[in-house]
Amino acid sequence: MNIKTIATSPFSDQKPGTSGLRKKVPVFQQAHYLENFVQSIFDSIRAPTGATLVLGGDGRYYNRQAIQVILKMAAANGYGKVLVGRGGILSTPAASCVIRKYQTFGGIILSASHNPGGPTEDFGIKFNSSNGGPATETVTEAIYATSKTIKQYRILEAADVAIDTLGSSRLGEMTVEMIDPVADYAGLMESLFDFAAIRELLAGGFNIRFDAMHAVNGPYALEILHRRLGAPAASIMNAVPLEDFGGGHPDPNLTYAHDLVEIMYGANAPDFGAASDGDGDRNMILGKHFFVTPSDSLALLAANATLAPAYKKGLAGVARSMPTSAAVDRVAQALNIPCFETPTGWKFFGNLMDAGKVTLCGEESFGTGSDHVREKDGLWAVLFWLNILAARKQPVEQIVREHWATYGRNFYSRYDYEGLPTEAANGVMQHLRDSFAILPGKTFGNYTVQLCDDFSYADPVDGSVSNKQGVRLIFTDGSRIVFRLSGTGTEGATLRIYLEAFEANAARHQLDAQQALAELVRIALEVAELQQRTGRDKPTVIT
Ligand code: VG1
Ligand code: CO
Repeated sequence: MNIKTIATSPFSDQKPGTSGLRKKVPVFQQAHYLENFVQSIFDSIRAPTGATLVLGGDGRYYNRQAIQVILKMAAANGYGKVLVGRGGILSTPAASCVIRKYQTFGGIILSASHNPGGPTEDFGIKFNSSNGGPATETVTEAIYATSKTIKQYRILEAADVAIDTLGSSRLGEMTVEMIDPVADYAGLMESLFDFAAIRELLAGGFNIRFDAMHAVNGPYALEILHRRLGAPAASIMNAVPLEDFGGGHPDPNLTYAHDLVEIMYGANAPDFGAASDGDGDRNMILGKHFFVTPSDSLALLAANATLAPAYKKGLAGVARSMPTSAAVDRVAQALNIPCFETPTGWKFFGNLMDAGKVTLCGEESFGTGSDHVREKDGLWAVLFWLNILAARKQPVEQIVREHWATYGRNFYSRYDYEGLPTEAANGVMQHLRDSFAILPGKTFGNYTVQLCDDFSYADPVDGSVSNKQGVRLIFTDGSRIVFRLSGTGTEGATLRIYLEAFEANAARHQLDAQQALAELVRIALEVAELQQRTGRDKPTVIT
């Protein structure tokens, strides 16, 4: 066995963002770049000798090469065993499931999620802890600090491991076990939901369409929706994972999942449509000619949770990220359970779930999940919806409209301005912060500013504080505008503007969200001086 210690010098740009380190593939292909980051993870987490890790990714370009490097480095760093999804594949929620089920020390997930893949597109890597969730900020900060001073890394000199067949092999002193990437996850899903009722629904002429977007969830959807639940194979579209996702953005929203959207808004549309993202943790839910806003989806799952076997005893509490609409807060109030507001990114939900404070959580960015794993979970959300649809036997649209009639409607939309020059985007944020002193009390049309601040979060479990998590403008009627810079992009800056207005009056619930929010949009652009500062008059994506 030949363990090599390679001298290296730090890269200055290895700071993990909202969800791990994401860079263009050519950046990762630089000599020592991936190795430096992996060694920084190992040096920061200090696993005991012989510990077990989980390893897998969303199958994008560079996944297979990175798997080999990480395996050889794990072997050289004293790990005893690595569980690898066959072919190097594990969806993000499946990786979380495997880490928890086999009680491993943690796992490394290779993904840039919804970002495009390919030789000149994005790649990413993140560490998940033994609870199955993304490393907390304390850990990611430690990894970053290590990456800035790293001098050497350890790697085993060995032939590549065969990753396409199940079973165990040795790599130096370490065992590499290739596992079925789908089986554990599918079993977990079957334990949570009423598969018999869903099977009956699907057998009774209820048509569904699931768009895997040529991303990791294709094989998961085929196993669960087709083989176990009986949906026709043809109801799963773009089911074959591709290294470049077929050239698209594997991002399940109305812009990028256009194939599915056309079908769901076309003639003879299916009853239910859904899509998931590159690494399978996001979901988009559609009914016949009807789009369910992610924030509403979270609220609706909370309100109907007891219809699913896993949640029949009720929820301990719920959590949402700050920019996510307060629709779920209303449900929590009605259920008399706590509702937590966290910064953007799943890493903030882990402590709350570990402490038993919340059962369901979600984000406006098409992410919903529960304490069954410690990641958001795309197929889980789809199955939860199917379970509710099987129990309520009503169309998607009717269920949502009844929800609004009961709780009121939180009109919601997000405007993304992608690829802005970083300086201009920072300028917008600074300008907003500089306006904090003069905005409160100011009236814009029908809206008066009550308060504005930069969101800061104190974790109620470990007391850690995260500052500067987004600029909020809150109006006297509870409407909100939030401004944030994305922490997942790899090119320039992406500014996100989140808009929310509450409407109790059922007569106005049929309004289109863009109509209902038009005035707030104008205020947002004016207050931010967006056009003057960035030259943009239109967002890249509206969700
Ligand atoms: C985005 C979303 C955030 C989500 C994150 C990771 O982050 O807004 O809600 O948790 O992506 O999702 P940002 O910093 O770009 O706004 V995924 O599916 O990339 O793991
Ligand atoms: Co994702």
